[in-house]
Amino acid sequence: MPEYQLYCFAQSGNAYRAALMLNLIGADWSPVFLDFFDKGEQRSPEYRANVNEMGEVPVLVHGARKLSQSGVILTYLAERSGQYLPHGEDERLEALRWIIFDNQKVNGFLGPYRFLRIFAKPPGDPKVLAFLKGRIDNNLAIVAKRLAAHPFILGDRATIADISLVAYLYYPPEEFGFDIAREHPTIGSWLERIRALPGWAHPYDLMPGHPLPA
Ligand SMILES: N[C@@H](CCC(=O)N[C@@H](CS)C(=O)NCC(=O)O)C(=O)O
Repeated sequence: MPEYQLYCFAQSGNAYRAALMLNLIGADWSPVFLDFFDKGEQRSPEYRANVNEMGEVPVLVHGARKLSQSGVILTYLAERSGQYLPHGEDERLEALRWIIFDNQKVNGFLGPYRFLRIFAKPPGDPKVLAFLKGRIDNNLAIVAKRLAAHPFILGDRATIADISLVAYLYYPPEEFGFDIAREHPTIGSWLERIRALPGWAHPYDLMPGHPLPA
C-alpha cells in the first residue's frame, strides 16, 4: 500500500493541487477515484461520515490521518518533505495570503465557471457566467501583475502558493472559452516554469476519470 492515498478525480483542479504536490515531492502515493459526476459520491452519507464531513475532494489519507482542504494538504506535505516550503514567518504568511486569495477568488471562481459552462446540465445561466467571468478577469490580472515582478509568487523559487494557484490553469482553454496563458503572458511563462519542475504532470494524466463517459 502506498504511503499516501488521495481522493480525487481528473476534472478537479482543487484535487490537482494536492496530486501535483505529491508528484513534485516524489511521494509514494496512489489516487482513490471519487465518482463526482455520475454517482455524486461526495454527497453520500458514507463519504461524509467516513471520509470528509465537508463533502469535498481532495482528501489526503496518511496513516490514521485524513486531511481535507488543499491549502491544509499543501502545508502538511511541504512541512513533512521540506519542499516548496515557505521559509520564515513572513514567507509563511505571504504564502497563506495567496492561497486564501486563490481558493476564494482565482480558482474559487474559475472552477465553478468551467463547471457551469461545460459540465452542468443544463449549463449555467449566462448572467451568472458573465458575473463570474468579470471576477475571474479582474483576479487573474492581479496574479499576472505579481508575476511580472517575480518568477514565482513569493520570489525566486516555487512554493505551495504557486502549486495552489495553478489548480485549474493547465486544463484546455476550450473548457473555459478563453486562453488564460495567451491573455496573460506572465501567467503563461510562469506555467511553463512550473511545467518544467521534475515530477510535473497534467491533471488528466495524474488523476483518474478522464475522459468522462459519453
Ligand atoms: N477549498 C477546497 C475546495 C474543494 C472543492 O470545492 N472540491 C470540489 C471538487 S473540485 C468538491 O468536492 N465539491 C463538492 C460538491 O460540489 O458537491 C479545497 O481547496 O480543497
